[in-house]
This record gives sequence, C-alpha cells and structure tokens, in this order.
Amino acid sequence: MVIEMDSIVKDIAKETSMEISLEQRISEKISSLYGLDPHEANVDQIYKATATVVNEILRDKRKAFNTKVRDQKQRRVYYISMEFLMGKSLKNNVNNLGIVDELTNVLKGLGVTLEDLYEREPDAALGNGGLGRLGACYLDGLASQDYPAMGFSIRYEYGLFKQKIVDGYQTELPDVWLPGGEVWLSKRRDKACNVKFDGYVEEKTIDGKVIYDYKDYNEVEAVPYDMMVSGGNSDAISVLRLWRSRNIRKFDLNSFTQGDYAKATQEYTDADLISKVLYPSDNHYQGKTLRLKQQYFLCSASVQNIINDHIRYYGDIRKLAKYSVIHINDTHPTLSIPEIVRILMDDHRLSFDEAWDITKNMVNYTNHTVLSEALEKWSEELIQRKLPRIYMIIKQIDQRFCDEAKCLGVSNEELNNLRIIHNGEVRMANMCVIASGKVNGVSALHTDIIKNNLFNGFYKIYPDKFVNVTNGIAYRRWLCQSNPALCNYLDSLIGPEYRQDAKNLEKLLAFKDDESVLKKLDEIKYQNKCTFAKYLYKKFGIVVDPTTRFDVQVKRLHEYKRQLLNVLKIIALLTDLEEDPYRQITPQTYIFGAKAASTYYIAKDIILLINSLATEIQNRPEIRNKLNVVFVEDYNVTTAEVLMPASEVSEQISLAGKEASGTGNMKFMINGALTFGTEDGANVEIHQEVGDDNVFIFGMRDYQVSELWQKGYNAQWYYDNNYIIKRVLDRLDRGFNGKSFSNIKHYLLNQYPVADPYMCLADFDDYMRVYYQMDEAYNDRMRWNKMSLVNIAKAGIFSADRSIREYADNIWNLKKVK
Ligand code: 26V
Repeated sequence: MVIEMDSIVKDIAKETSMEISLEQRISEKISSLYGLDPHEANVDQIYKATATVVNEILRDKRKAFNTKVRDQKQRRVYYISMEFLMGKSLKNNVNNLGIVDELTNVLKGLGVTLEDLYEREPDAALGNGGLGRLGACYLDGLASQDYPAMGFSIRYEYGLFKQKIVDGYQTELPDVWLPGGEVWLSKRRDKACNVKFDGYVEEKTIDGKVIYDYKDYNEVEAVPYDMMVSGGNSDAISVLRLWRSRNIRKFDLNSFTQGDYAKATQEYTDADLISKVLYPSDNHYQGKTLRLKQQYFLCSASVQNIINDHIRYYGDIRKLAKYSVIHINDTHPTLSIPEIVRILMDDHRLSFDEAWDITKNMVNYTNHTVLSEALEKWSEELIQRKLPRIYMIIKQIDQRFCDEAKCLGVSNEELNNLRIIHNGEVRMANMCVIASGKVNGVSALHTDIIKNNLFNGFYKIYPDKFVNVTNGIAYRRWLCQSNPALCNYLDSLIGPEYRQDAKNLEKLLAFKDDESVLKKLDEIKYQNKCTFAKYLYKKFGIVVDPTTRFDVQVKRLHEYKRQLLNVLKIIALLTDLEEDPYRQITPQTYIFGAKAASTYYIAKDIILLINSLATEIQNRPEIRNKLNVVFVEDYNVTTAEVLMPASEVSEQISLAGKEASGTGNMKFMINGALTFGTEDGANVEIHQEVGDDNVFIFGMRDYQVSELWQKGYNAQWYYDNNYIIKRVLDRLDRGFNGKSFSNIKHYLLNQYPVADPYMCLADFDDYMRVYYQMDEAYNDRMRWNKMSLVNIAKAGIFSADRSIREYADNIWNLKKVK
C-alpha cells in the first residue's frame, strides 16, 4: 500500500513537473544554484541554469526510453572509443527537443539571446579528428532512429590542446573544458568499479577446476559520468558514459610523516593521470605505457559495466551476447576482447571455450586507417608486466587461432603474419579481426584495400567477416543547425521531410535548371560567407573579403592529407602574379585550419609555411586582393560549423589509397561546396553520386600510386622537367615573411631531412590542370550554382542515419525500439 501511494505521488509530481514552464524551471534553477533572482544572473549563470534544466529533461527522457528497452528485452549496442569529439551540446539539444522558440522567449525576458548562451559553452573536444567526430555523429544517428545504444570513453580532464599561433609557429595550450562543460555530465557513483594493473597470477586447481588467482595488483577506481545525447525528433537518448580514474589506496601516512611527500602522493598522481589528458596524436602509434593503461582502463570499466548490467536485468550470463553487442572503434579498445573472456572465466566460472564463444558473438571492429605507422603493436613484455592475466588470455586466444588456421590449411609462413603474438609484439588489429563477427572499412575503396591488402590473409580464410559501411555525418547538426538560411529556403522549396530523412534532399534536383533558385542559392552562400568573415574578424582580427572565392582545406595536419600540395598550387599562382602584377585571376581566399600533433615536426613546419605565406600576402595588398591566404587558429567543431556553410571549394587531396574515408568532404558537400579532390576514401562515392560534371577529380588512382611507388618515385625528375614545379620549389628557397623554406624544398625532392612518401610532385601537374577547369566553372555562375545544387541534393546518402542502419542490420543485429 505504501509503495502504491508512493508511486502515485511520484506520478503526480512527474505530471506537474512536465507542466511547469521552462521559464519557471530556469528561474528556480538560477535561484537554487546561485541564490539569485533571474534578473540578477549573469550570462554564465543563465547558461549553466538553462543547460542544467535541458539536461534534466533529457535525463527524464532517457529513463523512459531505458524502461522501454528493458521491457522489450532489446539488444543494445555499446560503442567503445578512446575518442568522442562532441563539440557543444546546448544548441543540438535545444533543437532536438523542439524548444528553440520557447527558450528564445524566456531568455528575451532575461535580456540575453540563445546565441549568447551558445557562446558560453566550451567544446567538448575529447577527440583528435575524424575518428572521434564519427563517434559523436553515430551517437546522434543511434538516438535519432530509436536504437538502444551507449558510448563508452574516458572523461579526459583536458581535451585536445588549444592551438595558439605565435610568430607563425604552432604552440599548444591545455584545453580546460570542464568548468563550463560539466553541466552536461551526471556522476554515477553507483556504477563505479575498480580496474587492476601489475602484480602476478597464481594458477591453482580446486576440485579439478583451474583457478586464476590475481595477486599483488594495483587498483584504480573508475567513476562514470554520463552525458545525454539527443536525436532529431525521437524519444531515444544515447548515453555517453565517460570514465574518470581515481585513486583508491589510502593515503600513505607513513611516508608523509617521514617527510617523503612525493612518495605519499605518488599513488594518487599515478591513478589520476590515467584520465588526465587525451593523446593529441592521430595516425601515429607510440608504445607509451600511459596510453596502454588508458586503453585497459576504458575497456575493463566498460566491460565490467556491460556485464554487471546484463546480470542485473537478464540474469543468465550465457545470454550475454543475446542482449549486448560491443563495437570496437579502431584498435584502441581491443583489450575489451580478453577482458570479456577474463570476466566470464574468472568471475563467472565459464570455461575458455564457452567464454570465447560468447565473446566472438558480441564484438565487431571498424578499421579507420591503413597507414602502417598507426597500427598498434604493443610490446609483449609490457602487456605481460602491466596486465598479467590479460596476457595469459591473449596467449590462449592466439593459440586457439593458430590451431584453427592450421586446420584451414594456412601455411606456417602466412600464420606468422596473421597470429596475434609475433616477434615479441602483440598486434591489436589481428586480435580484433580474429575475435570479431564483422570487420568493416569506412568507405568502399577503403574496404577493398583492407580486403585485398591490409587484411588479405584474413580475408582469404574469413571472406564473410568483411563488410563496408561508408561513413556518414549527423546532418541535422551539420546542415539544419549550422546553415539555417539554406534550410529555411529548402523548407520552402521541397518541404521539411528532408530533416527526417536526408534522401528527400533529392527533391531539390527538380530545381536544377531554375535560375531563380540558383540565384537564391548563390545569395545564401554569400550571406554565409559574410557571417564567416565576421566570425573571423571578431575572433581573430583577420579580414577576409566575402566577394572572393572561399577555397578551404580544414583537417588534421598530416603529410598524407597533403596540405603541402595545396600550398604548392598557391605558390604557383603567387609566382604568376609576381611575374605579372596585372595578370587577371579570380579573386580567391584560401582558408586553412589544422592542428599538428605536438611532436610531429614536419607537420609543424608546414603550419609555419602556411602562416608565413599568409602573413607575407597579407602585407602585400596588390597580391592580397586577388590571392589571399588565412590560417584559422585552433580549428575545432565550432569553427567548422560556421565555416562549412560558407565554403565553396572543398579541398580533399590526400594521396589516393591513404584517406580511409574523410567526413569533412561530406559536410562541405551537403552545404553546397564542390569537391576538388583525388579518387580517395569517400570522395570516390561522392564522385559516383554527383557524376563527372559536378566534381573536380585529379591525380593518380590508388593502383597507380602503388605502381609508381614500386617503380620508384623520382621527385628530382619532376623538378628537372617541369618548369612550374622548379619555379615553385625555388620560390621556397627565397621564402616568405623573412623565412626561407629550403628545408621543405629538400623534403619534396627526397633529400633531407626525410623523403616525401606522399609524392606531392607526382600529382602537381594534374592538380593545376583541374584547378583551371574548376576556375572556369566558377566563373560561369549559373553552372557553378547548378553544380552546387546537385551536390546538396545528392548528399543524403552520407547521413549518419544511413550508416547506422547499415551497422544495425548488417553488423549489430539491432532493432529499433518501438
Ligand atoms: C591512432 C592513434 C595512435 C596512438 C595515439 C592516438 C591515436 C589516435 C588515433 C589513431 C587512429 C586515427 C585513425 C583515424 O582518425 N582515422 C580517420 O577516421 C575517420 C573516420 O572513419 C576517417 O574519415 C578518416 O579518413 C580517417 O583518417
């Protein structure tokens, strides 16, 4: 009876809380958080109060959704990733909850705007680039389509560094995001668990069963913080669970009283360090102990959480794979595999065979890069020392694979390439492929490359494991929220259905010959360019002319992405103008944004080159008016959201075969920019979608790249035989803004300090050829706008909703919650 009354009271309270207006809730929040009358609160206080109220609404929705998932006994996907590049939350949530107008009114009464609040929020930059942003887009796609999902990662205290350019050089500052970002995090002490490192394992036999007794280990506590991720027009909420590491050892009073303060606090700092900072690198693997600890910390805490929840709600451990599926985002969370086996064997007393069977039925893996320097191979000795029990299990998995492979007729030589442990190293990608039900690449070309190259040995024995899921983007964020002018216009032309299903963007094709529509698209682009120009000026004091063409390359700085090739093209145009100042060229602005990993010296030199070139040009008005270059400092998700709608040319110029997919290319496309790129990653599919007439493709194809590499790339030959290349490279000697860049000339000519493995000079000529075609198309305004329209119309396929449906159907076997 008491319980019944209690639940009735709760229901009434819930109903009334729904009826409490947003205005009242925000006022009450300001009062309870700060003891202030709403009108006395400053913008920061209003931001925090509003975000807290929005977060509470999301938490209520999550609770209701969770109940449905459990009532319907639905399988759930757990997306484990070392990175989630979430950006800001308020705008996305306010849009998804459909409370923009109501909130705008409430805020008006308080003398602030929604934009004021958006500006207060720091970006949650818990990722480096594409891989982390993809994770964020997928949590959105999962929620938008009512799939039961949870993401797991680390609650880094410092996200990706803030970039500050000083005299043209990149410097790095810590990214302190939590003071403004933690309003979105709810601590879940009830879900905390411990993670063990070091020590040793004793094998005992009790009642004929082998028991593994883990001794003398060090323990770290993992405390979760939940972030709610809403979707467009849906009842579902994805949760991103971020683990924070905490010391659980008692304070070492003994050392302290003896004056050894460093020792007394040692344990504390060691444990704390695990979730301190995101590794600011991508595509370069280094076998650092702290990184391994981060990975195991994430995997162990997440797998414990998944299994504990399973037992709590479904009871039977043998049904674990029926209700849970784990996705391993690149190899970083590979240790989830032996961790599942460990818990099933050591805590639930299953045999290795039983545990291995369940594990294979619940993990899948996405590969995100084929670059050899990015493939993780940990030293066997390090894993054995830090994770002794996990090491034993990896050896057992390896042995099991060898036995199976021999039965399948794999030769000893081939086996050496495929097995997990070899030559003192533990190869994480091999473990992933061996354990996973499905392995996928992230674009059609990339999947072909992993089948025929990177994982060919595995493909031969397990052909059905390999599938493609081309990446996709959360287009409601990247189009609907970032480009309201375009979307309002689209609403009036084709109706709002595209906001629900991006394929409806194709309706726009009906207007491809309608001059008034094309003109309007041009006007919208111009307005967005003005908005970006204002943003640049306000934030960095940089002036750009919105009447010039905006030609943009924004992405992590890496040799394979070939920002340098773009710079060579700009220098070619510059030398033309220096030779003939009256030469007519289309006024154009090159916009770069890129962060380099802090120890990636060549990448940092390229940033210096871009900045020096930009400064030199900005100091020469006669050049600047025709050919401008700007480097946008600290490129991040928020800058991208302003820049994509303003872009006209999207530079996607990686060496073919190296960019797994790219997702920036899709964000540009859906905002009407035209791709100027190589046949690489998802560019190939963009090309296919829009056709030859609506894209600018140049350069070697991936097989031509391999042929040239095999034959031997002779950079000097291009220098000796191509007058423009010679002139451009010699111009580097003279340098820019008082700095010579002979080092980069040497780099390009395969001399010093290292070779150019990405063969910029081999693609230069074709790049210039297609540049002039692009330029001609740009100057035919109606033709250009038509091309732009086709790109918007055909971008629907690159929605994360589509990618997620493919994952759900072909990989996870996941159903939508009704
Ligand atoms: C590797 C490492 C090595 C150790 C230090 C930290 C770290 C972080 C990340 C990575 C691998 C990065 C791989 C990656 O970001 N790949 C990108 O994934 C995108 C999403 O699939 C795709 O669009 C890009 O083409 C691909 O480069």
